Amino acid sequence: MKNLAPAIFPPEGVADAKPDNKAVLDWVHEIATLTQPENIFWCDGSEREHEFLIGESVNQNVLMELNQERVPRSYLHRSNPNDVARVEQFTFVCTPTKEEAGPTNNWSDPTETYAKLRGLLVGAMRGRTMFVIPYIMGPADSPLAKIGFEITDSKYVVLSLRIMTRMGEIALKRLGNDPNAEWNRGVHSLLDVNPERRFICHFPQDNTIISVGSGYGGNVLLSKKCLALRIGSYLARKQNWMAEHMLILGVESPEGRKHYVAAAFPSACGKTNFAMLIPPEHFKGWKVTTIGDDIAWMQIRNGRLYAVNPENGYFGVVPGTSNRSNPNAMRSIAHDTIYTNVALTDDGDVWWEGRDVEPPAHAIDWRGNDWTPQSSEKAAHPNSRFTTPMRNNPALDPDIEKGEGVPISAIIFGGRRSDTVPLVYQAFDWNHGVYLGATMASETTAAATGAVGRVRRDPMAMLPFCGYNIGDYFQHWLDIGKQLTKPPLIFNVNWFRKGTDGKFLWPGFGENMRVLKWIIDRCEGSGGALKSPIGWLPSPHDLDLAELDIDHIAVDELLCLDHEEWQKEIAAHEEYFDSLGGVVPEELQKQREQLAERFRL
Ligand code: GTP
Ligand code: SPV
Ligand code: MN
Repeated sequence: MKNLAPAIFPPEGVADAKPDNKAVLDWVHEIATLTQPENIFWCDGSEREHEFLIGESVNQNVLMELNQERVPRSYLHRSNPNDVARVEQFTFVCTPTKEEAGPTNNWSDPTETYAKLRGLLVGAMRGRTMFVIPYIMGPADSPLAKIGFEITDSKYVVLSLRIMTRMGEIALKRLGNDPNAEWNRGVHSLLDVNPERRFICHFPQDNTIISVGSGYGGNVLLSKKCLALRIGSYLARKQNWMAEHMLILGVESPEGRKHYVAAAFPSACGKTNFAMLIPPEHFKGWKVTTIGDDIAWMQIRNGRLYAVNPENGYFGVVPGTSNRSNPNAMRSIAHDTIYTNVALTDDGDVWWEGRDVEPPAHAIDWRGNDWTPQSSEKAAHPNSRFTTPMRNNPALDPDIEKGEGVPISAIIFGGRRSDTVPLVYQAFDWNHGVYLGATMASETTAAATGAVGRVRRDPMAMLPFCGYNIGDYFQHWLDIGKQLTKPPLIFNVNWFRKGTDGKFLWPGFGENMRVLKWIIDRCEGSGGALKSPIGWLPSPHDLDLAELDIDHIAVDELLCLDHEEWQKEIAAHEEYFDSLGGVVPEELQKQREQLAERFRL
């Protein structure tokens, strides 16, 4: 197997980020004793190390070099076809009691799970190199920043984390030599990439993650879903901050007034696209900038929520990305990018479904097989991804490194709903907004293994990512609200409502600016709205739809409230809360009753 390549020996001057912290050194020693690697490689994230690892990866077929004229310094990785997405059924939260993990997480006993994983890790790195990656999440000087170490036997992980995190010396410096400092222990081993030995386990009390048997994305880039969201959310509750599955964007009016908004959409439901939005021609002078595309860490300052993006790069969905849908993403991934599971053209370029160039007459698909436009298989996997530094984004916000974060004016929830949920509406207040988040639902996507297109409740887009009891998580949201004197306004959006012809009613992408503009207007106390049972709803003339090719029937459909559909929806909310087995805070039960009551008025 390609991942069982012989150990590599870094040349002198490379891989010298050995920490001066006894706790870290002891832990690395413990894991090395267990996994018995050929050698230990202390990653420093330097340019030299990067070049060395790229060379090794290409030699060992972990990466393929792309046409360097077309996509400079960019590479293609093909993951094992059995290993192409997050695996929620193999993801565990290992708290001392099952109640702490709550009704939405897979729980397993920490002592037993440690024993099982240690068993799997014995000798797992024999003949392999063990990489030790120090990294920092968040701007280095942020009070929210967290240190992590990931031990891995995958060069793909090392190269990806160098893009996704702030890696090397910067993390060691911030950690210092205090053996009691807070830092996350992450252990990853590919083992034999066998779904039967694939476990993504979190031990929140120990700030520890152990992931085995996968080489893909959210399963193995432990900084991301594992630390920044699952462990992060656990720490956030304990330390009174928030770790959320949210993009953060800045929006500046032609007059120079700027707001920041954060938005929680489930996996593959439009965060990256919204975060990189380019306003249409009609909104000349408006500017949207990106702070983050997937994760927000937020703290309370002066009665407001301030957000930082803990990440340093984007691990984004490739299919559908084009110069029409997302030109900023296209420019970002034009160089210094690792592509995973896209198609390779005969001239060494990449291609995927939804790229706005002619499909190639022949290509090699994501599995490594011949592909032509006549093939019945997709050329790129639906969850193929790019890994690209955020510095590549032409719309990167200038305050990305601001340690205190940026003040959030609005929080937006949203999901993929073919029916029922209007294009946009606003919660009456914070607690009602928490209810909107808690009852969110969305059609499942290829970002996780399993059925696609099935409507499921995904509270705050955190269903797969909340590292503790969801009832306590809801309560944490309510408690945060009590501490805010200027809380963000809360909205819900749905870009995915369909007409009777089964087509999306809303053009989406850049045109989402029209919805964003209404949200900003509401934040500034201008935009008009009607009071409806579900919240403040714009009427068609409250949205700026000038120069948009959409007929008024579609607009009416997008904004309409179908009372029959909503009776079903409210029943589904109740059923969902019931299914959580008594953990839902009283306040949210009250919100549901009030919602039902408003429909009766
Ligand atoms: P994760 O990285 O999995 O958390 O996903 P994400 O929320 O960042 O999703 P992303 O922006 O990558 O979008 C996922 C898919 O939704 C892509 O195929 C997009 O083309 C599509 N999409 C994004 N925005 C819109 C929109 O406004 N309308 C429609 N119809 N599709 C959209
Ligand atoms: C998601 O699934 O929400 C992602 C991709 O952002 S992954 O990192 O694979 O989890
Ligand atoms: Mn995500």
